[in-house]
Amino acid sequence: MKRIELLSLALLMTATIAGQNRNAPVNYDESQVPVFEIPDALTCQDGQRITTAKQWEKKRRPELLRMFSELEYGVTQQNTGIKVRYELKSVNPNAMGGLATQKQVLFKFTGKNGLTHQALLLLYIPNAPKGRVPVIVSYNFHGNQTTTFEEDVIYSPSKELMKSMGSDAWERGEQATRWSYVLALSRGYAVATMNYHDIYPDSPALRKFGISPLLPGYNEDSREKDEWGSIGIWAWGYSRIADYLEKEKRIDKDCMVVLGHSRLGKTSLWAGVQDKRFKVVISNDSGCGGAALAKRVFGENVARITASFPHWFCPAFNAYSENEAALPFDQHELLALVAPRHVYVASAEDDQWADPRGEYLSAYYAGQVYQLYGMQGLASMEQPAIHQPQHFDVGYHIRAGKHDVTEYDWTCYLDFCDKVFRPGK
Ligand code: GTR
Repeated sequence: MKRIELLSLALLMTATIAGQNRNAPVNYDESQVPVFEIPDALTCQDGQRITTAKQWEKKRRPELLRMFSELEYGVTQQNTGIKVRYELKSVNPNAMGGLATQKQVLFKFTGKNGLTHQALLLLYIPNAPKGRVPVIVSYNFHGNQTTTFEEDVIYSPSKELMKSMGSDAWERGEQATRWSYVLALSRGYAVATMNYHDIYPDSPALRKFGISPLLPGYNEDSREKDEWGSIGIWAWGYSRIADYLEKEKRIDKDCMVVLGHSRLGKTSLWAGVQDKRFKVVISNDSGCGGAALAKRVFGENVARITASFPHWFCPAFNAYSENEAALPFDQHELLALVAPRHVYVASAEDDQWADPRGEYLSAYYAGQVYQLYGMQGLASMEQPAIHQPQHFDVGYHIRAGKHDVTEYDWTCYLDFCDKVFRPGK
């Protein structure tokens, strides 16, 4: 072999071993999707076939949960020893033109090692109806202050750190189009948001500025193969928000929804799978590592995602870079882990990077497990047309336009939640 060939072979092997290839090809051609068998959610690793919800819960669900933990997102630390205190920073009973009561609550975390950290929650509760209301819990990308133009919304604590790293669009209201507060509030839903960087600033170099250093066994320089990544820690943060909301008088703790867009859609799925307090779990354009089937290798793939975002998953996930065929599961089984609670997947037509078809098929195949509960999954393998929401016990829609969260998406989610929480109304 010529020297140059040897060299490129060596480079190729390094890329495969490292499991992260920034230059891995990206396929957008349906005819190039590899032939693969969809892993059967109802067949255990030892070959046992699951036929009842009881068997699913006892054997297959824990088995799959373990696989997703050990091979993709990392194992959620159970005894973090982290204490949380809540400091009410402000209450405005007349927010959103009188539509809502706004609360801002500082979460003060203290680790067993004495280290502390803070995160800021913004909560809007509708003033009508009186009494307890459902709540939509959703992280924002650039700070609470970007979700609305309301002047009294405090800047999220991560703003300075992230701006110093070159992150932009942190000004008041800059992401307001993604937050249909008025719509949700007027339909009787509370909305709670926090900046995800407050929990884990989204860069491998910034791990030491989030919750991580408070965790037992934290090692600044390395991670165990199955150690949770930022998606796992953000999901943990969602559960801490749920802890707070359970104590909030006006919140109906049996009607909590977790909603996330893109990387935060991956996160909402992983949070919703693990934390059964979330009764509706919504993935907006979550794509690779979220709702989309990995084995289709369409749009973003494991090589690309683990190269660009090595901190999102556990290191073991790198083994599937350019090797999705070897995955012992696929993402429809993640969605299925939400059953018998409700899962909703949404796609955008122009968001081919997230593989809308793969997102749909994943939601479709999850239906198998819903059937064990006598519930109804998506009716057809055919992806519905644009703006034809499918609201069974599993929900799906695809809308026109780009990778984003729009008022149309919110409208569909609220319609679906109404069906779940207020049947017959
Ligand atoms: C992209 C990433 C996607 C998606 C997106 C987002 O760069 O490749 O997986 O998560 O970011 O979060 O907006």
